[in-house]
Amino acid sequence: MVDYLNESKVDFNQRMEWWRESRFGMFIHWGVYSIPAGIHKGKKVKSVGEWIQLQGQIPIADYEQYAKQFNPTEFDAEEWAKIMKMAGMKYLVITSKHHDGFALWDSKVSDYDIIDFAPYGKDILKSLAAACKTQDIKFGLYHSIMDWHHLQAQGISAPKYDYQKNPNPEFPKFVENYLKPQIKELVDNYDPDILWFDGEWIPDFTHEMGLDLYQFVRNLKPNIIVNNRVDKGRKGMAGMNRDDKRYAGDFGTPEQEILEGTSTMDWESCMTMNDTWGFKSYDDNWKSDEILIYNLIDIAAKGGNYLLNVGPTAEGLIPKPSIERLQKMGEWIEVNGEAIYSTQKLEKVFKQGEDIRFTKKKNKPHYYAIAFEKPQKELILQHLYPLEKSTIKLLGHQGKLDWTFDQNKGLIIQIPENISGEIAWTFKIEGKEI
Ligand code: FHN
Repeated sequence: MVDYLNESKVDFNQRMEWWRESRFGMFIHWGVYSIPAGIHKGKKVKSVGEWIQLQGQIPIADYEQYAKQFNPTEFDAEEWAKIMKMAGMKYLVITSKHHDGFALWDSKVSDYDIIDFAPYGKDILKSLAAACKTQDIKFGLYHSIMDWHHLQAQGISAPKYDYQKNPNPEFPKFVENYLKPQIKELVDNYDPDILWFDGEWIPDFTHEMGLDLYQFVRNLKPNIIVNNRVDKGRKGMAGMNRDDKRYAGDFGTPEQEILEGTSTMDWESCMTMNDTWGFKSYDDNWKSDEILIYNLIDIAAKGGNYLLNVGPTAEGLIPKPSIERLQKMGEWIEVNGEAIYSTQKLEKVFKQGEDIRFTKKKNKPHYYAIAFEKPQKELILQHLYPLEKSTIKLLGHQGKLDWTFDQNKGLIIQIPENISGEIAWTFKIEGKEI
């Protein structure tokens, strides 16, 4: 068996190439929890939507009643893929199975899935994988290691699902006879580009199991990309690896946060648009499109990816406020996308003050300075030195901009009057870093 845990840097870089270039992906948390949508027995349950089974202490048999109603007749895989495309997203990661254990595909090792247990009767992953292929969007699957439904896993302590105090001696059997066979089905049937594990923090799941699971997945599909939650390396919610030993996984997963600076490890910030991952009917705390675009730029400048979540409704619709924001992001990317895709962080700095971020095109002397404030008259950049006769442009604006270089002040770019654009203005400079 190939030792994927000791892959060469060259092979690793090659495998990660498309992912690094993509920068922006859609996360989808969708499942049975979209039916209660944050309310159980008439009461609002205090938690993110997808944790309602645990936080509401719902017995398995009662939660199964929700599963029996899962019938998302409005679901349209092609429409979802078009929304991703419109937003400028290059890949998708969808919950094949969240902590509640319900599978969105036709699993042969379980009946607790969309075909055998719910009235809908159509394989959601199958249609989404096909729609993503049509739109040239890479396809990723989120999969929870923790499982509140399976009695050899955390289902044993239902309805408290107390995975901390109640380890399950049967868990190794669950890993071998259920978790791994389900993963094999997913890889064999849907050919995912990414496997995105979660729920790895339960004491039942060990570092050794993590190393083995990573090897298992890479063996099934050698060029697949796997997040660090396949193992026990995650340093709290911060999501980057602890450095006490070597952990399996190809990238770090900061959750609901952006790294303060850059990292030598690949990373992806996963974030919600409101305060929940799975749909909650009463969560209206939406982030503005300015913030979402700011996050995308800030993350790109620091060398990371942005995995932005939507939580579709029980009917199968992506909430309208999410679509509106994605549209705004797509409009901004349409003009400025070249400063985001296939770019790298700079070697020395990622920002100038609080209002300017930098990125650089891979293998080209093309630098981008992205300003969050609309520049007036002139923009002074201290970290870039233009090539002789360098062309400097404002993306979305016709023609070249005048500039001079001053040894003390730096690169001074003249800003024409009445420049268009909103939220952030991107300057493209042929030059080098100083
Ligand atoms: O418990 C989950 C949560 O529901 C959600 O799926 C997020 C997404 O990264 N991950 C877990 C917590 O780390």
